[in-house]
Amino acid sequence: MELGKDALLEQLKKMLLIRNFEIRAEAAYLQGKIGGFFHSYMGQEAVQTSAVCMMGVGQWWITSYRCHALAILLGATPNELMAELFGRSTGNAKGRGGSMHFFTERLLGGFGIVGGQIPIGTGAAFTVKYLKSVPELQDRKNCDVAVTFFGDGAVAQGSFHESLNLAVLWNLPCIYVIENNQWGMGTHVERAISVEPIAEKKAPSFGITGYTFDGMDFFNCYAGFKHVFQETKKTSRPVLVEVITERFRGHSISDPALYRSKEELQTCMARDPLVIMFKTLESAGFITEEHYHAMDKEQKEIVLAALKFADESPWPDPITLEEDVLAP
Ligand SMILES: Cc1ncc(C[n+]2csc(CCOP(=O)(O)OP(=O)(O)O)c2C)c(N)n1
Repeated sequence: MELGKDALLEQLKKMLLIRNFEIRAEAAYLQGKIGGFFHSYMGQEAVQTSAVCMMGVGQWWITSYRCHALAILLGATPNELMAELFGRSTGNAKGRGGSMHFFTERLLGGFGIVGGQIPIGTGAAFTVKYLKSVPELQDRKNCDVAVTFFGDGAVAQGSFHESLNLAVLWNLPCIYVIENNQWGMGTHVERAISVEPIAEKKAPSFGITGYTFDGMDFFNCYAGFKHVFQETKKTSRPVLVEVITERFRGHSISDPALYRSKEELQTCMARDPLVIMFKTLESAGFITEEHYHAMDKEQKEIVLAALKFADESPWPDPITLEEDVLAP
């Protein structure tokens, strides 16, 4: 509540924008307007919204292919993101990346290889430390930490273990966030990861601290991220966070999620992060139901305009295909 009414309503608005973006983009996909991979962040909105709200857009950020929300939160416009999904030249990556490869000045991606972003986030944290330590580089734009999001499935990857080991040895300011949405494709986390709670059990083996947050609750995440942000800035040592959440959709748009019963889905959707935040703000007297619906409608309009923008945007000129390609 220390954020105050206006800032909290702003965060709720961002979560509504993300939700509306995912709903409309999904519909456009089903109409054949979007092709390729598509992984919805629906259900997980409170996690990255609270993290960006707490630590600010100026840090280094990186995530998996489930990257729509983080790009929105870091300042990419719904227009450029929708156009990217539509494969248009006005898109965030000029129509070449699609759903899994969104970027901003401080967002290093959108990454398609499970766990592949963890070494990159670790390298970004190395940059933070290096820039601070070299006197001639003091005028370079720098930040405090590198925040790396990945799924529970990525914890079993070698890249996770190598990255954490190096980050501890080199005292790097890394905030590693496991978004435990219970599933790695159709495999339940209990069948894939040997210990629980994941961060609290794994972190000590690297000599660092592990934390568990409630990923459906913006306020719990915000308080948790505040704690780890301050700790990482003070110690320049990595931390490992597990955020317990649940995705409301299948792994990707082509997954009907038959491995999860209707009752299980209903149970997790009963803890919708948007509703939890709305109810908390309502009980604080910051918002009414009417105001909430108006806010939702406003965000829907923004996304509908983005759909129109994307649909009317030109396709990339094939002559530009080899531009911006870095290959040895
Ligand atoms: C190295 C690698 N192995 C396998 C895949 C195929 N794959 C894509 S997503 C996924 C599940 C990952 O689950 P998790 O890390 O929990 O993230 P979530 O999708 O739940 O956000 C798998 C196995 C891949 N992309 N990369």
